[in-house]
Amino acid sequence: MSRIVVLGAGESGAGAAVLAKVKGFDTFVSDMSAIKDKYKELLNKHGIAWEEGQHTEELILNADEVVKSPGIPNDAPLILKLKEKGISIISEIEFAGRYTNAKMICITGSNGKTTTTTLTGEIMKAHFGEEKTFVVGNIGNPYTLEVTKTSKDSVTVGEISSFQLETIHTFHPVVSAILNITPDHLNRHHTMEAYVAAKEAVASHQTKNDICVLNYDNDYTRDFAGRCPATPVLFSSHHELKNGYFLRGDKIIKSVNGEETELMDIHKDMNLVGLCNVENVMASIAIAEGMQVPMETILTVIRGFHAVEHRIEFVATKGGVDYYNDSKGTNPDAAIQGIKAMSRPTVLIGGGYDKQSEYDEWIDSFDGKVKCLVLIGQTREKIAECARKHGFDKIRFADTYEECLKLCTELAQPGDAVLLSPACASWGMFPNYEVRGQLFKEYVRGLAE
Ligand code: UMA
Repeated sequence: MSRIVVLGAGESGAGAAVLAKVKGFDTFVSDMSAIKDKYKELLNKHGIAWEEGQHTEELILNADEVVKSPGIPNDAPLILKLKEKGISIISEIEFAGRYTNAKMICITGSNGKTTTTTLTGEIMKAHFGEEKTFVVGNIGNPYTLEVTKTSKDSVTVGEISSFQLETIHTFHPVVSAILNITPDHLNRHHTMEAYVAAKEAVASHQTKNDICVLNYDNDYTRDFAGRCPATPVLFSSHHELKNGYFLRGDKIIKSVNGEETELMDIHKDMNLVGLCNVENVMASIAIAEGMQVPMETILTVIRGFHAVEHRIEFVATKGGVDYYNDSKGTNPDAAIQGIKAMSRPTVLIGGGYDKQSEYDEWIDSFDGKVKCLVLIGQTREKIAECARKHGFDKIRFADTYEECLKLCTELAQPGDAVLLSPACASWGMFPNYEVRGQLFKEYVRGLAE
């Protein structure tokens, strides 16, 4: 019996371990920190051996294969040792992909993944059926926990990060999408080239019989269209395309060799705000058509679809002020979409964990709309310095989240908006962006009308 060692017992590691055990492998899980109780229970329930608080090399270096959690960098000392010994290292999605013959859709990109994955999932459910559709991956549902329920008639819609794509060897979606590539996670990938390569890997095992949906407006993804192993399908919110999906005025148009069909009106047929969401919708249409879903079904789902939680999500109007939760704006590019979607003077909450991002373009995108930038977290000085360099000095600091939220309410006047779109990860102050967004919403809902 071959031995699988799963490194990291978070959400995806626990899922991978259960799948390994179910498939009959000698399975061992090692986590360098304390394993959460819920995952311990899951491992114990399946009789899976585990350790926590350390990675014991003797128990790991005897593996036939290692499933590495996405949070563990490729250049971690233990990973380098495994590589030196020639032990195969795979990601959780690679492992999952071996045990399904479902049609796989795989959506990656720096921003827009969650909205596009959720919307695409809804379209697939409408066409293929709820019970045959599995929405998995970074959205918070590990692939490995779902594959055993899939059959050849199933469709999986995966939101996949660059961390997962770094260690795929055979993973083969029928439709992939790279929504955009902008600098993110550079503390992990070190160079933009490595980050781009990880994203492009999504198509590395596709053939011309498969489809890769790409953003024409993004330099990296447009360039990739020319050398993509799959058949590229393009979308654009800035350019009219001879072949692909594009925005003209308020209309989304599909063009095949210049023959155009008007598909929908972005104001009448969409409940989502912001150009980023027009792009997400176009990507979902392209993916769904790639899966042979009739346009009528696609448009019906889009018309009924509302914003994903934490993504430019309208929370409430309190005291004449509109509050928006864009906690998923965890990097400058995502936060640019957040501020762009605002049409009122805005009190903006920024700052958090330092992913070594640059904030210049974000500050430039304020476009006179930000009446005050309230900064929190590790990056607050760095952002303030960058803002001042760009001539923006309406800045306040808050030491705690509570102080920050109160300050925003004081600063905002009727007719203004308060937007939580921090351009940084939440780590350091919160366990994740969801908690940061939830606390924001709870605070807003507690405010007097
Ligand atoms: N660990 C080790 N050794 C190490 C480093 C970490 O044992 O050297 C352990 C940690 O102690 C911890 C576990 O590994 O117990 C954590 O694993 P993980 O960080 O890989 O996270 P998971 O809980 O498995 O969640 C992962 C994704 N996390 C990351 O990619 C960092 C989740 O995406 C995803 O929802 C989940 O799998 C299910 O597929 C979250 C995320 O933050 C939302 N993603 C990043 C993003 O969206 O920007 C990429």
